[in-house]
Amino acid sequence: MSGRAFTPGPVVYPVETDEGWRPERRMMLLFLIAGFCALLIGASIGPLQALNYDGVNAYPALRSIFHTYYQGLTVHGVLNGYVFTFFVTCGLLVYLPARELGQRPSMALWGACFGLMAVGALSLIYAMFDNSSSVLWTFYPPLKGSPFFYLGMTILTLGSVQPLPVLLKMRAAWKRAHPGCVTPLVTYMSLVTMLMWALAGVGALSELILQLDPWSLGLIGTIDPMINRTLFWLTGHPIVYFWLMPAYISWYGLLSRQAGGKLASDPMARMTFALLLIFSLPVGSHHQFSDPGFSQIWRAILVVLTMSVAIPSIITAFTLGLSLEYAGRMRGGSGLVGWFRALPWSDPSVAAQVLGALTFILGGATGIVNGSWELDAIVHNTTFVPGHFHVTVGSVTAMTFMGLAFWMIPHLTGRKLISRRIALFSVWTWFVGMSIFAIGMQWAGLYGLPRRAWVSALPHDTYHALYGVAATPTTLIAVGGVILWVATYSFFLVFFGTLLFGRRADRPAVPFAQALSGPVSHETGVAIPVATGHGASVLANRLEHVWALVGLTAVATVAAYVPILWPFLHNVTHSPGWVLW
Ligand code: HAS
Ligand code: CU
Repeated sequence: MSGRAFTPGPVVYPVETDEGWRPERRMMLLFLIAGFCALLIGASIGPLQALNYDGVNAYPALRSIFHTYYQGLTVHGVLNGYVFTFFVTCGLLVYLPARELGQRPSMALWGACFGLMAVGALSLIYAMFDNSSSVLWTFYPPLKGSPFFYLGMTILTLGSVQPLPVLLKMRAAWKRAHPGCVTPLVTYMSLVTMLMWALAGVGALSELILQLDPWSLGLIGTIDPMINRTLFWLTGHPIVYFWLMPAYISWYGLLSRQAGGKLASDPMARMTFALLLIFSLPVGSHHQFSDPGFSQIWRAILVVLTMSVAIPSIITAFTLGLSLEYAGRMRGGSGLVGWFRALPWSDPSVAAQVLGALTFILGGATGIVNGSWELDAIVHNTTFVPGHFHVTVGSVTAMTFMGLAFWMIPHLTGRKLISRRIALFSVWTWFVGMSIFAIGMQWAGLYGLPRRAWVSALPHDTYHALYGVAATPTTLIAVGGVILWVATYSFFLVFFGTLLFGRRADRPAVPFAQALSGPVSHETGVAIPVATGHGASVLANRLEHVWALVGLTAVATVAAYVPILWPFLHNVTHSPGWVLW
């Protein structure tokens, strides 16, 4: 350690000087509030599930709201996994590019996106709360929910792809004004994310429109569970990247600037997104390693493909790590860990994102366990899997979105956070609670504790005879859940408190990062970026051909899915619907 003093305090963001973005700011705020309201309900239910695993059955006391554990779990998964993430993402992936490019988005299309998603979400909420549709977030048939559930899901999903035409239009206008230039980074990453999601949506949308919607309306009598599961996972795997990529957009596009440094490599960020586009789609059936009916060879190929989809995240770990190290050293940190301590930890937006990234080391490692066929046979359908996804979507995505809210609410409303301390407290408790919870879930999974099981409803002796052996991890699960309750409500205290009572202050500008290596990025803190075709790296120029990437992805997906779907299509089963709740 050199003993040099750290630069204290958070990095000061430049002040927003362009006051001409009022309609866009209001629309973005609407998306943010809708998304976080869903999280408020969804996250409030989570600890009930944590207590369930420790043998505490809170559901009889809540009978006026939830009839079963499965109803609560469905609300939790759907609101957190679909409604929260879709609203925040569909706001963000239009607003940030619009500000980066200095282009007005089509408010009609963006508004239609919000309207469709709101109708879809309300329909889902109705279907879940009237206890007609406890089909969990995967809505696997032959479990049969009400038409409001499936139609709501269809409309929500259709709404969530609407940012794509908005982005394409803005990018085309920018390209006309800047011939020969590569697309500025945040816009590039947003566009690739939406292209990935539009392709991925084909699976669930065809499942919903061709099968589940008409089936729930009584237009067709029976359903094939295997075909539907396969179509679900064609979307259900890439959706995890639709949760991850917006967080990566913030990490690559903003975080290094917020941390006081620069992005280590702009072309590596582009490469990450291109690889996530290509690899995300073909691997969906790694969720079906334990399903019957498709060949061993394909399972082995899926293992290899799944390991490939981890590569862009490993690139991200190094690029982000280097960017943060650069920021820490710029702030006076030195030595092996000094740079890490020198990061602006007093900025809740930075703390949330860096802590989210740290938990992803565990989330990524457990993903690789799941992706290894033999190991997945041990952990599949145990609490290990929800343990894995709470240190991915429950931390990386949720914490990055919380971090975004901490600078975005002041930016959008011109109100200062009511309390930086409570904001910091909420992200640290979320980090600690989620880590304890996830470690407990993964550990208990190794004892065979089943996921999605109302174990607390078992007679006391039976519960202890079966799961007493996992007493330590199930206690961790419950403790983590209770800490997460504290984290949730302290976060929402700051969120709603700032919206309603925050003091008026200057708006911070969007903290766009600048790349270390020259002109291929946007200018720090200025809405209109500088990107040149001449200075751009060969890689950035090559990756500009997004339609070629889309073509490659489509071919790879067809090649992966034809051999898996073929046997199912030739052995169709006709199952009636089941209502088990
Ligand atoms: Fe997964 C199941 C495989 C990533 C979400 N996953 C799930 C389910 C969900 C989910 C929701 O192959 C359950 C679905 C259900 O209900 O059944 N997953 C993977 C693999 C990855 C992966 C290989 N998953 C995610 C992400 C998710 C997510 C991301 C949400 C956002 N997953 C599976 C498989 C299953 C599965 C199987 C099925 C299991 C079964 O049996 O049902 C990879 O993408 C992971 C790669 C990630 C890394 C980590 C990189 C680390 C980074 C942080 C660096 C930190 C820094 C901070 C720089 C290799 C980027 C500073 C650090 C310092 C040290 C200073
Ligand atoms: Cu997956």
